[in-house]
Amino acid sequence: MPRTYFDRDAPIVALATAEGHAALAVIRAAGHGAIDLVARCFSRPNALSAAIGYRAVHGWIVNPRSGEKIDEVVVLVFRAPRSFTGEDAVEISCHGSPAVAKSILDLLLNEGFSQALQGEFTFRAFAEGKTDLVRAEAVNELARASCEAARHDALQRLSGALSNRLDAIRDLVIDVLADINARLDYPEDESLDEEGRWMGILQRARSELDDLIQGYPGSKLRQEGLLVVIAGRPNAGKSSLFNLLVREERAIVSPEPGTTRDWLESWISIGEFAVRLIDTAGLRNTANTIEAEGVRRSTALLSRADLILYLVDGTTGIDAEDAAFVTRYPNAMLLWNKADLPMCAPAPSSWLPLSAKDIHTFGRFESILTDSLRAQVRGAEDARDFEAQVRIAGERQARLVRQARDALCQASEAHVAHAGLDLVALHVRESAEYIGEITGEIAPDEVLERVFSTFCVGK
Ligand SMILES: Nc1nc2c(ncn2[C@@H]2O[C@H](COP(=O)(O)OP(=O)(O)O)[C@@H](O)[C@H]2O)c(=O)[nH]1
Ligand SMILES: [Mg+2]
Repeated sequence: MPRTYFDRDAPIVALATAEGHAALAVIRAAGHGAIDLVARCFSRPNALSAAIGYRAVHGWIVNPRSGEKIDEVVVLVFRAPRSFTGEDAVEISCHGSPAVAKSILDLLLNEGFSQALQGEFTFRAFAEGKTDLVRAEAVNELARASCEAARHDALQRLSGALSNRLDAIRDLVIDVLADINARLDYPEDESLDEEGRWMGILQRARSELDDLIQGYPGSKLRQEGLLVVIAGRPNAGKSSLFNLLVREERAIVSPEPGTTRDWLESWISIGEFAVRLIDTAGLRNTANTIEAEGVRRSTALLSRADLILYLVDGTTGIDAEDAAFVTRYPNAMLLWNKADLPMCAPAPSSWLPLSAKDIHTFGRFESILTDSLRAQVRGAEDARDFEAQVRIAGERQARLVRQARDALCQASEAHVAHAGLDLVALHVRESAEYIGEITGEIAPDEVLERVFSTFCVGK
């Protein structure tokens, strides 16, 4: 039978660094007996077995059966409970080639370790009570963060800001639940005032949950990045702008209209955000079937874009097609390109003059672009509050926060409809359980398996 997360007796091992060549690779092992098992494959077994926690021990990984040396390494020792998983653990820093890492891993698997499942180290930390589920997920978010905004938010969750906020909301709900249950047990203590007070507290919890729900779209953009699409008529300078933003010559730039027949894309950083930047084909009506397909795909991307950069060649100006585009996509950022050329007309108001050939106008454009991405991400939120805000992450958290909020709405509807205090209590309890599931206070095994199986191996 394959191992599961709940087989926690086995010591586990995995490569913690990316596959491929690097200066170093790190192999991580944890679990009961992990230090002694590694010591059996180490040139200085006694030094390792006797090492206190947080000690680094230098030596060689050696095959105990053949005596063959495999690599020169440094082994960092962690003693339970003062380790990431709460168990005895080691991290072996070896030379960073796939050949070295694989030989060491194979040896350790042969000597009694089990291959760790995805996220199993973090699962064990959770199971040992070292972390709650929100913070465990934040570990994975940090490992995957692709931009500064994602790093910032994940770190905030790792440090417990979201867990504390959720615990505080859950406390409000549970206090009310306890009071309602006491009333159900001793109905003679009835006082209508009390019910009003309970509903007031639940309303407060609900508006806290609403805040978290409202922040979610922005949180998702900060974590997953934004889709930015460059559009405009052929020859407006789209590919030139794309190359400038990507900082390399990817797109073919040509004075021949209709050169970019499909779309090109690249992930780049703009300010603190990850951006999927797309250079579209020109949007003209065309009889050429390949180009027409490019236009169709471009239009589909435009409808999903978080921000559209619309370019016009300032030496030819706005035509009916441009005007139609601007009407159809009123939030597009309007760029008056080729401002370096003497025959370029002055930019009309609401158009930003730009030269895709001149790095000086480009700096100003980049900072305006960053600001408009920030505005897009925070939506209606106040700019100052937004940075410090605690955000939820991922569909799992978002779904549970919505369910917790909806259960509180149902509780208040039951109260208004005089449906009976026991029905109110039922919904209040549901809400508390949903919140408990977010932090993992209450989390069925299959929920945990689903969460941790999205992690990397070695995490
Ligand atoms: N002088 C000048 N030429 C530009 C500028 N942007 C693009 N071009 C030129 O305009 C032509 C079309 O540019 P390209 O980026 O291929 O346009 P696209 O069809 O919109 O992708 C090329 O010859 C570019 O070198 C600009 O800001 N200034
Ligand atoms: Mg082009």
